[in-house]
Amino acid sequence: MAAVAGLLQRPTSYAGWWSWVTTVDHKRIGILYGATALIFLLIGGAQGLLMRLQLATPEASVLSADTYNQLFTMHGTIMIFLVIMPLGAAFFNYIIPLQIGARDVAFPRINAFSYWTFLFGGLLLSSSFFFGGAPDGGWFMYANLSERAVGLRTEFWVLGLQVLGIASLAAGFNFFVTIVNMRAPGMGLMQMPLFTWMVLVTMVLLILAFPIITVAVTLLMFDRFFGANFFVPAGGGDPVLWQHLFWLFGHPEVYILILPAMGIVSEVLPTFARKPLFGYSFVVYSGIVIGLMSWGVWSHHMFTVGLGPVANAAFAMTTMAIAVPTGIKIFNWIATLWGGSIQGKTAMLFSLGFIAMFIIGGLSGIMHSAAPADFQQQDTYFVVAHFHYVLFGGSLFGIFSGIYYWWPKMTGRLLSEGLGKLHFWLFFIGFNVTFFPMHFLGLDGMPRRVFTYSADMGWGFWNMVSTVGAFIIALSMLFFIWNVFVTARRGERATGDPWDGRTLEWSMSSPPPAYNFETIPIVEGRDAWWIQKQQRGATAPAGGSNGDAGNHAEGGHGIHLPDPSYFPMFAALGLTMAAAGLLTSLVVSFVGLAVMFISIYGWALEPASE
Ligand code: HAS
Ligand code: CU
Repeated sequence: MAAVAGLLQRPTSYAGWWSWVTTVDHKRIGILYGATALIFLLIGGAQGLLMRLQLATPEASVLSADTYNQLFTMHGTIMIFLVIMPLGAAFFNYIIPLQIGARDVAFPRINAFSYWTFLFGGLLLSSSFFFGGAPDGGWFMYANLSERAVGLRTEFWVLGLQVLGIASLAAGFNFFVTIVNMRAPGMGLMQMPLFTWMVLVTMVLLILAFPIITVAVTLLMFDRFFGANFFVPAGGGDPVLWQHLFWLFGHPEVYILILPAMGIVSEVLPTFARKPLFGYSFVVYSGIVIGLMSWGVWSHHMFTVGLGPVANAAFAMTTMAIAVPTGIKIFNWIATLWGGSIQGKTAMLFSLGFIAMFIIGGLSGIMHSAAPADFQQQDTYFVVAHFHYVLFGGSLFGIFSGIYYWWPKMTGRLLSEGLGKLHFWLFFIGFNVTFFPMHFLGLDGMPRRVFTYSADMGWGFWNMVSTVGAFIIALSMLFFIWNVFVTARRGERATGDPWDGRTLEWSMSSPPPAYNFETIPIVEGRDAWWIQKQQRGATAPAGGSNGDAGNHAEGGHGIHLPDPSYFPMFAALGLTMAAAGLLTSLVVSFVGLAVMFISIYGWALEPASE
């Protein structure tokens, strides 16, 4: 008892790196998400470069077929689950409480738990490279491949996704509750900033979609660990069932990946066009409609499975219809630019790049949606071109726009505009040189997921072009990294409001103090901070006053903040150990479960510092 009591008698503030492990401050958690995801971006990018080296010339032997399979599977899984989703999480963690005038999220410890679960789940998944090979069935892990995999490849994927799913669900509930309940007085739903709105829709999709993949992966787990036959035809199972479950999750998932980026773009465009967002309510409602419609289109990934003409026609129509709400957004963004006095900051360039690239990707999506056309396109590089235009040209451009936009808020330093523009243009050119030729290759019949091709197919030229493009993207990323390191030391200090921003995060110092708001603001309408500035002459405090944000349980002014705690991290560690034990020894699982339960009890019983 004494030991347990001793464990619970922990100090209410920590220093150094331990303060990051125990932090429950949404701002620090946002930074952790962002930093981790950027590292995974470099890993996923390196995998992409390796694949491009192999494909640059016909019959190359840079990689074996087996390694190639592992690389494209992990590249896709990492980019989706460990890069784009957590980069979105970095922003919604850091920015949303600030945008809605709250001091933290609804459940700060669950927030820390989400991050650590994401990190450990990601490490579990990636560690497969060192234990007999990474998963190799593609990011959608079709049953005929997953059921046949050698070693523990499928198992790593199954358990990694289970753990990551828990992280996503925890974040989903947390931010849903935060946005619904914790807005400052005066901020009705229709006064909410667009980024917050799109994240709210995303959270609903997360909450509803992740249980589906969890079920699918659990069934696959039964097949793999206990000899069940859910997806094995020889045992009476049905591989197509996997496809339905996967895509019923997978299609909403692609909107989970794009909606936060659409939210970012909807913040950046009006700020740098110096006028309010055109058609605010249309942009909000179309986001909601995209969320709703995303549930009715999943079988467009299965046109060639043989579901029959009725199902194919129905899903073709629902899929085409989704161009309407998306188009509404595009037209409103363009109308926002119309007549604005446009400032070509790097953040703005990335948002403009987003619009242009996403239109191309969206239109090739509409081409797939015609089922007969998709019979030709399915499983070719045309599809690879499509999803890179929406995910890279869309989501990632949007995220980089957000990085350049909110960097000064998060770090107190401005990124260099010169290096930023160099990054943007090389990124933009490299992206198009890499992925546009894939349209030609796909229409010419080059299948995706082949590790090589023979010279007489005539695919060598565009593949070489594409590989050159990939290295241009890599070069552009070096300028970004350089920018980050150079400006960290010598960068211009950011004021609280470097862009003359519209939303409440710009009303405080950069970076904001641990407690965010001294007094909770009163919101008088959309673009709340513009209103305060224009009608009341308000100004933001200048400098980064509070570099050690999050260290102290007590902010200034007697504001009580949630205490830091190591229990969320240990709960996440125990959970991941429980999963990893299924691959090694059940002893590890039991230890993991014990760690998890003790941590949950510790967490629940931990006395507050007041
Ligand atoms: Fe997609 C495959 C259809 C949006 C991601 N998509 C994928 C895959 C990924 C992905 C990752 O119908 C591959 C999965 C795998 O590994 O196999 N997608 C669409 C459609 C849209 C769409 C219709 N996708 C996204 C977004 C993604 C994403 C967003 C992530 C961020 N996608 C498909 C289909 C497949 C597919 C098939 C399966 C292909 C196959 O064979 O495997 C829409 O949301 C796009 C709407 C946006 C626009 C552009 C702006 C709208 C304007 C309005 C006017 C346009 C109109 C259309 C009225 C349309 C400007 C007129 C039509 C003309 C052609 C002129
Ligand atoms: Cu889809």
